[in-house]
Amino acid sequence: MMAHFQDVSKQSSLHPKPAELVSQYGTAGFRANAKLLDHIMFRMGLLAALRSKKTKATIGVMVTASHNPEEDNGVKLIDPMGEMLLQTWESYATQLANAEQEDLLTALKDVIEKEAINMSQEANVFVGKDTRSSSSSLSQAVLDGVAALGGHSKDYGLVTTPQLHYMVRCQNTQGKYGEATVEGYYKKLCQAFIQLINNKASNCTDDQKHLSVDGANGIGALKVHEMESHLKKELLISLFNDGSKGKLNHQCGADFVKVQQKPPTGIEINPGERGCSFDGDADRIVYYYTDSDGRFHLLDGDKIATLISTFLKELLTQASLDLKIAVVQTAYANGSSTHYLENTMKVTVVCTKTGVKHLHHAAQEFDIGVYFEANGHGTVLFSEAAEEKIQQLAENPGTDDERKRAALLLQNTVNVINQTVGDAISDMLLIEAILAIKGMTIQQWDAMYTDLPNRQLKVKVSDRRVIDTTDAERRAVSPAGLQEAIDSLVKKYKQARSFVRPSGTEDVVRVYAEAEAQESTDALAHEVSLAVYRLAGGVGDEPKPLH
Ligand code: 16G
Ligand code: MG
Repeated sequence: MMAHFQDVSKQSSLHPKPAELVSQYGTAGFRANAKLLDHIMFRMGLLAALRSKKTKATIGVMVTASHNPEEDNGVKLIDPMGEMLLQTWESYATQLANAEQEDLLTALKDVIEKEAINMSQEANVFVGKDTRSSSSSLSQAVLDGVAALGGHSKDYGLVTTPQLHYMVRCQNTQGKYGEATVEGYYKKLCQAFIQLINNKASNCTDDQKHLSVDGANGIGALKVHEMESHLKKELLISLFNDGSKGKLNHQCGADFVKVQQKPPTGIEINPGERGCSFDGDADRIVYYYTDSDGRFHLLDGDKIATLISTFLKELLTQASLDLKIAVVQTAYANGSSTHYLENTMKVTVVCTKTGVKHLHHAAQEFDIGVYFEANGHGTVLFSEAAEEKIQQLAENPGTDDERKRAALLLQNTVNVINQTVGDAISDMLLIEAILAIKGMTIQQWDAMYTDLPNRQLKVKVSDRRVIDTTDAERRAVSPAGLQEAIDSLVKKYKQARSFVRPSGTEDVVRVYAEAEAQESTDALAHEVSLAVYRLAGGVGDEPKPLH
């Protein structure tokens, strides 16, 4: 045991922490300029080894900063079932990251003691990275950290974030979830996709099979390209922003498209054709098209959740399966989507705080939990009991034809979905399959409901922690008077809603507003921004009206 700590001391001096730098394991791990991350990567290697010893299972470490600019990087830890790191361990991550060089061993021993970790237990860690130029040396630092505690590691090299989540789950279920290789991932998803597509509405032309994909010049592009041969021409992909010339996430990718509400640069797409954008680590996806008048239409996470839950609900009815389905959203979900889901589709809707881990946990409470953030991150979770019921029905020789068809479709839907985390590739295959099976165009999908105009703004304040929220971030409890101010502003407009929350990834307060018309939405967003600026310690110039 002492020998391990000697190794840690020796190795950590090769990954020194810049003095006084303070970092925090945020909503989705650490994220910063890549130059500030080497010591954090090493230390996350150490922490992953400890987490592995504690859980007696394989742990994942993904090096990526998702949709951030190319100069940034980051790291996320993955728990045994492919989920995000347990929240109580996030504070250990922060403690280790911030320990000054000479205090690192003390910080490490503190975790070992608090968690009563048996240091003679083996450690196994899977490591993956995105395409950033800094990712290679940073993932090496993670591997060094694992090795310094005598752990074993497997370096998957370039993979999407959801692919690494998938590998971890495969490994810890002894292959029950699938084969823990990139090939195994393509085989599992594509086989299920092809089986689903076999049920397509009869007259599917090549045009309908065609999809333009914006790879954000990142890892997703590489992996879509790798997967193509498995698709057997059932999906015809034109890949744009494949990383051969453009810069990662620059003027492209899911975040750009969602925030700017316009198509990415570098994509060619005719009116009415489907396009989709991934983010930099391929765990988010949004769809879009341009109509014959040249108007851009975005189909975000809310539209995706609606399409998928409608499809699942129809199959459950056809299969006469009594399984409880729910859709989990955040406060950012467009009010129209919530209204449609609750009143037209009559499904249970749950609202949680922003951040995938919150949605994921809420979705686990149901037989089938469909969760999506409006920004395009999401997936579907099936309880073990639900999967069993579906399988029994599919395999029961007494099942009549209609029920059997529905059960088989459900089974293949389960297999095409990456249940560990939102996955752009897996979501894309499911959406494409649903559209083909229902013989639905993207315009018809878009017409399920009409989004309320909405606007997001940022306000700079001296300390964003003065804003405290409740009710899944929909109401502010501090500073005093802010919620009352928002309430009276909202009352001025029709179908209006607004909330504010401190960002978990940027030093700003985020403002969201929606209302009947774009003009009133923009006015409301501006007025709420002013209220935040005045009541929560705004810095710099006062927010200006949008028009
Ligand atoms: C992170 C979260 C995302 C969330 C966003 C909110 C994960 C994997 N990612 O990117 O879900 O929407 O943070 O950012 O959990 P904000 O707190 O700055 O608004
Ligand atoms: Mg991402």
